[in-house]
Amino acid sequence: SKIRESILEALSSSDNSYFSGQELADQAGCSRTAIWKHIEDLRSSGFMIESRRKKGYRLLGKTDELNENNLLVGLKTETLGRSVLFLESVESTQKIAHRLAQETAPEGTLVIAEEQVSGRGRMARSWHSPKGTGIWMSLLLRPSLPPQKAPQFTLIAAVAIVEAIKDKCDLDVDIKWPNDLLINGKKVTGILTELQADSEQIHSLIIGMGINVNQSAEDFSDDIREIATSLHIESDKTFSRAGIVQEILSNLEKYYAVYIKEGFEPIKEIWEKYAVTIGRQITARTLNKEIKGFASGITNEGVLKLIDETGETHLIYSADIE
Ligand code: BTX
Repeated sequence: SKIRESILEALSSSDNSYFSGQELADQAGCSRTAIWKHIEDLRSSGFMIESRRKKGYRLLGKTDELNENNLLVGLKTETLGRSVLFLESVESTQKIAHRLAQETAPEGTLVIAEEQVSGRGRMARSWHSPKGTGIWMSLLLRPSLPPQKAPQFTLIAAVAIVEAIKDKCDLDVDIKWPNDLLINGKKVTGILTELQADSEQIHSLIIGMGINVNQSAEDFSDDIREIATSLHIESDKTFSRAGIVQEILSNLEKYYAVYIKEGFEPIKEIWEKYAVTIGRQITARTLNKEIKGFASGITNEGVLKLIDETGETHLIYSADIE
């Protein structure tokens, strides 16, 4: 809200000085009681704000800092994220993860950055990754599987992220096949699974996850403002990114183990619960054609099944869906 922003702007405008409730109220154009209420809300969303009698309020810090420590303290996984590389600013975490994969980085290595200056999506599209507001990370896995299985990992990651957002932010997220997560029809997350493989076997699999967390609408560039959203925009709360990352890694570790043991089917069932693409009339745009039809489900491999008006079933491996 405007009041929150005004308070935060004032409190962060100078290091170490106090602002009285009255000063904050004047600046925000509201009552002192409203200020007090908003300060409480800010605290519950992770801002450490000190209040002293006769002095006022002072911002001590934000728990939403991302660093290796914050990511490791409280991490519940055995392997995923145990080796973490945190960077301030990178071109793309995917690029770095690819390089580490060629070296001897262990399974579960996580590359995460405050900012990406050329974050990427599928098919050479770009992914807007402004500083300090979102989760921009790439996870390295080394499953012994043939390369055709790689797309399933996008769906596994989708389920892990949806459930993490549900738990940590109490928000319902829909999956749009294959790699978008939406809230109220707008994109909150994109997933990009890439691999290094030969024709028989995956050497490394890199799952890139971009999650809009604390952005306000103004933080999005004009070209995506209409289609993008953030967890903050949808809930009016500010979230600890480290907490969300940890939850995603726990979920991913759990589902990865299920997948290795029992295959894709159990994951598919959960995925379908969250998918909006299924059971609808859609248009799938692939690289070389456009097919309209009814999305009847996904196969046990994670491939989309589309029935066109003649009743013919098409298997869609990769496409943009409308
Ligand atoms: P995609 O190709 O499905 O989506 C890319 C499209 O999404 C863009 O063309 C644009 O319209 C829109 N878009 C761009 N940035 C955002 C944003 N922040 N929020 C919502 N919509 C946006 C999706 O590709 C896969 C994205 C993966 C991003 C992660 S971040 C960590 C890792 N590093 C990296 O370079 N990519 C991955």
